[in-house]
Amino acid sequence: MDPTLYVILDRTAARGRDLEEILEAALAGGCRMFQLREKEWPSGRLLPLAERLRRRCRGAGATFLVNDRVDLALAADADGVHLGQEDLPAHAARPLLRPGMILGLSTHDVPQARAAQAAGADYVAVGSMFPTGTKPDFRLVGPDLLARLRPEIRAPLVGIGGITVENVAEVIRAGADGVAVISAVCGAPDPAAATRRLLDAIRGARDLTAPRRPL
Ligand code: TZP
Ligand code: MG
Repeated sequence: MDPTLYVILDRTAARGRDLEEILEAALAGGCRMFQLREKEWPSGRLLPLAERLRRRCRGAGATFLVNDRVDLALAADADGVHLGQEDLPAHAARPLLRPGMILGLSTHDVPQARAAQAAGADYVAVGSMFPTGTKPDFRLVGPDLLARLRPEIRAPLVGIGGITVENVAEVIRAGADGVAVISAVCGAPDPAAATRRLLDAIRGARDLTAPRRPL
């Protein structure tokens, strides 16, 4: 798992383009971690898409997770699942997962992040970093929350929410191990170029940040 840049594949952000096309472009741009986020499709429609995305990711050496749905993650043989505060709690989800599967958790404050770590999260997502139109009920916490969490959270920290090539350096400098984006890649006119620019900006910010433990 390399959460440096974590692209969340979301049909509604993809402006009618195929998620497989976006995945291909983001792979070409260098991203190696993906999530399928689909909140409307029924399971029977979602499973074949999840399986195709998982197959392509595995062939490319990329990690593939499913949002919200432990059952779909298992059925599609995904590498893991990403759960929010209102999804199945980690203590209920973990025993359902196969050994070695990744459990990623969304958090929005210090107690939630501590609880995620205590529950054995493989990474802790923190957001929203900035205002975002993608998730209308976002809770703005800013990079400051990442900076507060960094000293006590050992799991990889992933900033999420409103992240663009212009502000990604701020998130990395605050202590994030990586960032998750939806619109910055899925909504970009050229998703491959957008991926490359984000990765360049992340690596540039890391070079200027104090050394940290390897993941
Ligand atoms: N969780 C917190 S903010 C957010 C999610 C899923 C939306 C991220 O989308 P974008 O387009 O990268 O702001
Ligand atoms: Mg969720």
